Amino acid sequence: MAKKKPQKAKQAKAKTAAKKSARKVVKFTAPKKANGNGKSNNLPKPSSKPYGQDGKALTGVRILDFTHVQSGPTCTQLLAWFGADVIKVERPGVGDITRGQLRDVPGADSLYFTMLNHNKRSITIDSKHPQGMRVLNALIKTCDVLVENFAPGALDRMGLTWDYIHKLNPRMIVASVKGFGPGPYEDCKVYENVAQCAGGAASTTGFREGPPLVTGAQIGDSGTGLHLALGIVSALYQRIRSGRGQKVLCAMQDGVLNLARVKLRDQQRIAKGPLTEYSQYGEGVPFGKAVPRAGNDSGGGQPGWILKCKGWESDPDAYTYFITQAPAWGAICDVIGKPEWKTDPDYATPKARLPKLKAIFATIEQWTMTKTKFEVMDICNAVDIPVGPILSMKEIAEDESLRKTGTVVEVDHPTRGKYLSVGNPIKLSDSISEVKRSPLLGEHTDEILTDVLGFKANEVAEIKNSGALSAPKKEEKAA
Ligand code: CAO
Repeated sequence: MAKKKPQKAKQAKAKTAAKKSARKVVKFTAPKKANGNGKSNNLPKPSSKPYGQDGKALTGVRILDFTHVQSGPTCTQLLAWFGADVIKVERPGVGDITRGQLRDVPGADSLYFTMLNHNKRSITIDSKHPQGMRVLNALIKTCDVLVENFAPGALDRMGLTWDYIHKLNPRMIVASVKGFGPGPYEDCKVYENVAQCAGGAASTTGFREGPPLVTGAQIGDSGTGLHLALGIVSALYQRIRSGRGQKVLCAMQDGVLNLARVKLRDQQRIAKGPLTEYSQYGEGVPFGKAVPRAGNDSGGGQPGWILKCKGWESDPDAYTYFITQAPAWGAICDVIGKPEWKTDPDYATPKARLPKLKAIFATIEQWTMTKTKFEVMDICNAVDIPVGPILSMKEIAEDESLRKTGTVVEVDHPTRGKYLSVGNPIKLSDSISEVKRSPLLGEHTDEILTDVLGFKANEVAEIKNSGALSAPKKEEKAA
């Protein structure tokens, strides 16, 4: 018969086991065998649970989130929506600078912050304090990915170099957003519009007669965050085979250029002749050496333009985008009351229409001005003419169908009340995203120290008393 262990020893063993499991690094087991295509032969049996009820895509992945402002937080919010445990590290007393930027409710976290930090936990740590570094070391050991978008060199200045991190946790993926990649501008700090300008978007946006324009869509920040998320997931996938982490770098200039790649396409075409689908060609305006701004010309080979609709005199968004797609030409002629254009050799072919697109759109506009943008949508879509209403943010906020898909969501917050946000735009059928409110500053500090990192009560007290997790007191500051 086995000897009964004394109660005390039993308790101590249970405690050690709990601590061990709390500190356990989330592991991805490498497939035992791979066939010639590198594909795993030993995937688990297909789950028998109903779709959407077998965890989430990134369940078990833990992220040390050192991001701030917009680009990095966009990335980690997406990972959180896919089920990763995202632990946001913030500077004590201050937090992510956006908590206080563009505040609309006094004392509450701004919409800027809340809309970019859903589903995360927040811990405050002074990374430059020895006890703060102790907590960070523990986080590095337990996390799978460190994501940061500090200014170039800031992470190294904290002592968190790649070598240091990799020594503590060789499986750690270190993912960074920077303004520029290696080269003459690599040390520069960068914000959204700088990236839009440096990535070729601004020089190709706007009207030919006007200055370069930046767009409302945050292609530099949120666009690069999206790129980074894909890099991280790919690195996690490679780690299943290699067992080791790697660096993931997304430069905002590169991200914007990737989204503006059709303009680099046109840059090469321009050397061989005019860009015939640009309305400037039809207007007889010669092309220069670089891709010009094309106003509202359609990005592809299908001529399109923004046209006024009923009510445009008082409603700044009473417009529609109208595309004269070649196969829809007959339907367009019928709808706008110009059936003779179907057979008139001056109008019947795309080539014949190119030099007179401006006049053609002016004629179509005479028709669209008699209808609301939604009537244009209904009439044209019924006969396969591609059009799109120019939707205001007010209309989008009130759109029932976007609410139903969870693309626009209402979230409740303890200090600001209910607000609208954009939910996960990427829909997975087996990994359903619920949007949870953003954390208050340092809201999860205690649970992360104890449940995630396994620090004992006396260790937590020691760390807290050191001041590494709290803002310096005012009188100390003054002294
Ligand atoms: N504890 C202690 N110090 C902390 C800390 C913490 N928890 N978190 C941050 N800090 C410190 C950093 O160590 C850094 O200190 P040093 O300069 O002394 O090394 C300092 O805070 C400031 O960091 P920063 O330079 O990144 O911040 P900034 O406001 O001056 O610059 C930005 C902001 C966005 C221009 C810059 O971070 C950047 O260029 N990032 C990369 C590109 C990017 O993501 N841009 C998009 C931002 S969204 O529009």
